[in-house]
Amino acid sequence: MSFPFDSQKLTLYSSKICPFAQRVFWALDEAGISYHLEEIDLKDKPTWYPLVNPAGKVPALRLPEGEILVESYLITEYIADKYPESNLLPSDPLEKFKVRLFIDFFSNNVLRTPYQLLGTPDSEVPQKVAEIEKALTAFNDFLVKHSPEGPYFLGDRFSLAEINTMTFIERLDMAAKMSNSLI
Ligand SMILES: N[C@@H](CCC(=O)N[C@@H](CS)C(=O)NCC(=O)O)C(=O)O
Repeated sequence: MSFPFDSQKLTLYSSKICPFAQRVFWALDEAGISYHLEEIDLKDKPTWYPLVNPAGKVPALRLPEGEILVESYLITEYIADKYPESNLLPSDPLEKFKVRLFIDFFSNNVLRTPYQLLGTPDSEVPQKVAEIEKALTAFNDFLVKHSPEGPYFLGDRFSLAEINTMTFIERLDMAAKMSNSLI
């Protein structure tokens, strides 16, 4: 069995609804890289998809040479490294460390919070809301400490910090609206 790809450029296997995949869309767009897109229907994945990513998840990025990259955050790091003119990561090691720490903090503490409200029985909503508030307060404290100025994490400089967090922050609002117990 084979699978579709473009031998001349990057091929992105993705799903428009996936916040992890949106990280990679965004990084490629910011870097101004043209790519071939294969939209994957997550409810009815093509039989060939395990050849691309045995874990069955999107996103995956195939390089023209044939290597296939997985894990959204790591793919965005690859794009930043491969296309340094995109300025998606600072070159200064300490600044770079801070961006990575921010993403790590976010991934461990905030990333999953939008989903905690979906399908939660009414009786458990107050407990979930308390947990989410705690996570968001810790996130806010982190931002106040490490990035008091804004508007971006690195002040006036857009970077992987936004790309790897915003697609999930947007979903918090959506999750609150979908959770009928909250509105
Ligand atoms: N850690 C992965 C997570 C990717 C992920 O969970 N993707 C979901 C869609 S948002 C997926 O492909 N789910 C399909 C499945 O698990 O079968 C990443 O950062 O790329």
